[in-house]
Amino acid sequence: MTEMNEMQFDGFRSGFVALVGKPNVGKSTLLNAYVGQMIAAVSAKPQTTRRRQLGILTSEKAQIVFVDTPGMHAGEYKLSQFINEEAQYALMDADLILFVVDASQMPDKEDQALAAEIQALKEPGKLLLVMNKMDLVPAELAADRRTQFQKLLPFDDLIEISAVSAPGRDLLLEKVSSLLPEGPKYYPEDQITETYEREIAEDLIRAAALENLRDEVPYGIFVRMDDYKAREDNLRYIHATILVERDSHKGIVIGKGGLMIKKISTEARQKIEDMSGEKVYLELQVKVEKNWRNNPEFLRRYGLSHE
Ligand SMILES: Nc1nc2c(ncn2[C@@H]2O[C@H](COP(=O)(O)OP(=O)(O)OP(=O)(O)O)[C@@H](O)[C@H]2O)c(=O)[nH]1
Ligand SMILES: [Mg+2]
Repeated sequence: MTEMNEMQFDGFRSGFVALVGKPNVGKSTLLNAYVGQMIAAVSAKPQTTRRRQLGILTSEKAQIVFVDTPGMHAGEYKLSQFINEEAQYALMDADLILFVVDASQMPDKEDQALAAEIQALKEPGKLLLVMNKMDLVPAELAADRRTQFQKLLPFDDLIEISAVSAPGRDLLLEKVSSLLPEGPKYYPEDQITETYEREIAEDLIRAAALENLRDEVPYGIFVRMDDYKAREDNLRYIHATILVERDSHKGIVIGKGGLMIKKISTEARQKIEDMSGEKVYLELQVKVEKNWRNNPEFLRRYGLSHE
């Protein structure tokens, strides 16, 4: 960028900040905390996020466009390929990368592989290692943990935070702002994301299923929104179909006497109401879509393929 161009922004900083890392390290939790709203589904299980999602934070001095990504992981499915590509595209487009790790566990081979991959893409100063979940690390272990994680990225900055508490988040925000280049306001200042409410609702339903189901079942779930419409004042009618990969999974999702689907539905409705600020009437049904995670046509139709 030329000096002339830089001057035109008058000290305003902006840029795209990718949140990348293994599944379940707290990337979406961090995104939600920054925008102050539940725009990205969160669950206690890995692979909650399946697509890139923006969280836009605008102040007088800067516009930070966080890009939440799905946790990168080794997977055999065609869906896994899409998920990993989503993260890689975000990496390539980013002005700054936040490599988020779960500090409550020791770094493992996956962290090492990711660190190498990310480092190869970016020059120093464009990459920050974020040690999240520090609230779960006993004080006497903190120093050693830092040393262990520091080995992943020797030349770069490291910051310790907890996505669920404000002081660390504020510190990280300051750091991020200072590392961004001068630039324009890419989005209107009142916009916090590009994702439609109905897409967020789909993810919230899937997250409720992830929280409640065990083993392989929840990972083979796809939520299809059939109806998402306003009805009367402040009431939204939602009809969605939970697609599962096998006949035997259908019964598990429905549960004995329909108890499981009821539980998923109640939790999802609550989260969608919190997100949308509306009363929600949610109807769920369960259907089998055999082996959809490896079905190129299905994945293309629902935007889960780059091909
Ligand atoms: N104690 C604690 N829990 C956290 C923190 N950050 C996230 N969590 C929890 O960790 C779990 C995973 O959080 P997510 O935000 O869904 O993780 P993610 O990195 O987006 O995961 P994927 O979308 O699967 O890649 C949830 O149960 C969160 O509540 C933290 O700083 N401290
Ligand atoms: Mg996520």
